[in-house]
Amino acid sequence: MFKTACVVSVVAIAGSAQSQVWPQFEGAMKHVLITFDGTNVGVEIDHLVNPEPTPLPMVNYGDAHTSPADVLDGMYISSQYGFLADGLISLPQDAAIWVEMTGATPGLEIYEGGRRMMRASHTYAPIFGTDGSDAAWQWDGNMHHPWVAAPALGDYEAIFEVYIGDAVTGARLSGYVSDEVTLDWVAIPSPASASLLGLAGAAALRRRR
Ligand SMILES: [Cu+2]
Repeated sequence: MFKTACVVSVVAIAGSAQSQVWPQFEGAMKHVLITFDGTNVGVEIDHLVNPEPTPLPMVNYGDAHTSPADVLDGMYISSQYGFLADGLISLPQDAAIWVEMTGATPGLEIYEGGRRMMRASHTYAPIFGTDGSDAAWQWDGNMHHPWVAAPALGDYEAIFEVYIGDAVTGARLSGYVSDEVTLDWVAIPSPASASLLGLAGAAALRRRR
């Protein structure tokens, strides 16, 4: 165990990009489409571009992730759901679109992501109440796939309200109508073959160095 840790730190000092372990993702993006017509916010899960039925799978790949992604270590994870603007959104002055998690299965954790291909530059900051963070999170209008994590096998869901709020405080602004969406996941056992391949790969890497 100690030996493995030494190897990892030496590789990190060398600064090799190959030594970085970012959270894995598989499965096509499943977008949570957001609209705003000037009064009404709309939010719905895309079933046209990606007809994959929900709940979406969460898998524990057993990876020791590069910080700050190590908040996902030991967890069943998914980044398939992503908030995405469905058409042009024109916001009132000093207003922003906020997403608030109003309920979730106990144990569910969510961390800030972004575009999945940009995972090396995500903040992995806790959001939606995770680790004492605010329940509401300001969406910047760009595609955003948060990292959702669960501690154990089983079914998980989270309810989100999407609303127009003050761009600074997040306070709800009157005159606008919010909408709600429920996202669901199921944490499943990881394929044994994938784990074995991963272990074999790590062993080969250690031998080479
Ligand atoms: Cu996406």
